[in-house]
Amino acid sequence: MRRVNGARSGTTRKHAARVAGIAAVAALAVTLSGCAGGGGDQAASGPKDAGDIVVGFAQVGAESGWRTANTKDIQRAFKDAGIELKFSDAQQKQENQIKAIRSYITQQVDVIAFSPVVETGWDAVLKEAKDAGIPVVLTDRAVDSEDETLYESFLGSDFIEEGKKAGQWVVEEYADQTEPVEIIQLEGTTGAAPAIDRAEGFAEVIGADEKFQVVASQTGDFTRAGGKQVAEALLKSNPGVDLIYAHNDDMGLGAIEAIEAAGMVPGQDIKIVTVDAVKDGMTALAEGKINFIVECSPLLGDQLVDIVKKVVAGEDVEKRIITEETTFTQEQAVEALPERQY
Ligand code: GYE
Repeated sequence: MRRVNGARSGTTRKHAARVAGIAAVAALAVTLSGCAGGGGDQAASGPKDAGDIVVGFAQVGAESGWRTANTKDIQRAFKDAGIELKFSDAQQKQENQIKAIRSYITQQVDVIAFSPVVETGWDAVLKEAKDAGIPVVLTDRAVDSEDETLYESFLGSDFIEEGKKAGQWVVEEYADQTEPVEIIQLEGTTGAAPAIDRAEGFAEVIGADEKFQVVASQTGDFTRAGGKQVAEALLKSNPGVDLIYAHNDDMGLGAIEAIEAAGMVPGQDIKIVTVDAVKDGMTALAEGKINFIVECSPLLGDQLVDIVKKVVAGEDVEKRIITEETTFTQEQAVEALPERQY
């Protein structure tokens, strides 16, 4: 299994060969059909203006505040750039995303961008895009594929690092406690890169000390309703729990409702650590109901536009572009909240 999590690679020999290969295929397509589809026709007709570029974007869904902010930012960025954006919402189903990608291939868009709902199972459809000469850009979430030539670039966060940051806060918070620290983990969508990696990074850091015990770990599918439902059940079966680690704010917000419904005080009786730092999460953090948030930025629009322009112009792009992010304590949330865009 090969994944490109933290790896940042510039121009490699393999990459150069791949670009040459794409150019050759595109040139062949022009010769055969006399009319080029995909992103490789600039050699024949000169560079494309932004107004002539068409991008198909297959979004995961609208499962969280993060996703809504991400969708808005991408739509805004393409509008600002004057690039046509075809947008589809897969409602968190891989089969819908595959259908959307196939339809973009049929429509011969210039670039396909998508945020893969889960990591595996993409090779066939990505191969179809490649054979059609349409470059693919991954945003936000990674795919798990042996074949890195199936996409141009992967733009998004380092989710393992996010999990580690959450773990580091937990380690410091309980530094003086010798008793076991019981933790419930609310996982993101099963099989999704951020769910896998946020669990991995967290486990690695807390695993160094036996007192940290993840007593239960279940998926809440990155939704508020899912987080609430799972937290309700897990709080009943684990009455001694000290902390909930939720893979996103929305599930943490659901857990707050479950904790309050059980007659306890979130942030005090049970501490909460989440990832994202969207406005609702930051508000709960500022109010003391969440204890710590690791930021994950949904504002990927401008960088995606930049990658699309370069890919269409046949320029080299970095294979892995990692988003810069911070963390927030309760005090920092109070300060940052008024300026928070999303
Ligand atoms: O953290 C979560 C969303 O893929 C980074 O997906 C994204 C995650 C984000 O549903 O809120």
